[in-house]
Amino acid sequence: MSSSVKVVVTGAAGQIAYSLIPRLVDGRTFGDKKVDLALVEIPQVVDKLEGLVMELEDSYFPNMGQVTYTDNFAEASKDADWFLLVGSIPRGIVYNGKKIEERSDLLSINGGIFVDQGKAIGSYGKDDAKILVVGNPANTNAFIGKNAANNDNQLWMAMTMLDSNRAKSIISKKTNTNIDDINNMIIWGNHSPTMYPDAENVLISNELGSSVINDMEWTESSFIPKVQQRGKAVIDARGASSATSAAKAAIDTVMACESPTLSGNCFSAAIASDGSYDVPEGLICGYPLITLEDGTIEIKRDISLSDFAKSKFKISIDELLSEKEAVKHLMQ
Ligand code: NAX
Repeated sequence: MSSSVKVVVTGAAGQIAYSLIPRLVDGRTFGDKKVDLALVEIPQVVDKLEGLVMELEDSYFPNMGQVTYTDNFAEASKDADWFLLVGSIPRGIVYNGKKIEERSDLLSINGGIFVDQGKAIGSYGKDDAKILVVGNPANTNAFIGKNAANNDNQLWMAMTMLDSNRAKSIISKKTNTNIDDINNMIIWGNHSPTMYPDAENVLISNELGSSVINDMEWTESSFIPKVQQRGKAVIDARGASSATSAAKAAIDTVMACESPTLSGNCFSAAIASDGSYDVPEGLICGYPLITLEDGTIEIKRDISLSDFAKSKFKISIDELLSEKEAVKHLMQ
């Protein structure tokens, strides 16, 4: 096993990255490996990263290796093991003279960025690199990036761990269970308000949620909408989108991929469908995942979905299909 790991982080001057980057080098996320960081920003703000690098140096992280920053993504990509693609253009800003209001515009602009980043990752990233897309619309950005990278040995994921952690927290309160005793919290579908958080297959102290919760009225009218709308609730309360919890979720995803999943457990992220659970092949879809002893990441295929679950999941798959249609001009 390599004693060092190179991690590329985009959006490195943003608010998620400010919580995320120190945790990458704290000696916990990658164990005792040396962590080299390549931080990427757009040209307008790249100079700000000098301040972040100063803070990292001042924090004294024994596991921190070489730290570089640049606005040249391809250069940063060389021989990287991990890519945390946090940067994207948010809704509401003026881009090339036009205010970005529509989801279709957002898909198109960020899609263009992910074509270039995907090509660079496919060409310069390590052959077994893992890519976690955080920047929204995360699933479709990952779909575009994976297509452009054209390298099936690399693993493209979109982050749904924050949704999974939010769902665990709500179930922990509802059932008065320690959050540590809640496992297999699956987020099916898209990281968007159509996602389906699965309260039937979640394990609460090793028992299925369907028997412990046993309250469909609560599941349908309280739990599911709360998880789906939690990002908006944080924005309304904080005046800014989730940052520290998003950073923690990215770290949780990296750690879930870096060590084998305990028997019977799984974790949540979106990866390319191989047709499992009747999802059209290629869509980047939220699934239950497991990391095998050899480091391979697979979809857990033995989860049984109720008719209720299937109907909710279908809404999210249909949304992913319509996003795919909206970005088809970016596919080659
Ligand atoms: P910020 O606006 O604070 O930071 C984003 C940074 O990305 C900016 O500094 C910007 O200059 C940079 N950037 C934009 N395009 C770039 C590019 N092509 N290359 C490199 N850097 C680029 O946003 P922040 O709060 O950090 O959120 C980042 C993204 O995460 C947003 O798209 C947000 O919607 C998304 N989120 C995703 C979540 C998830 O669970 N998947 C949850 C949290 C968050 O909402």
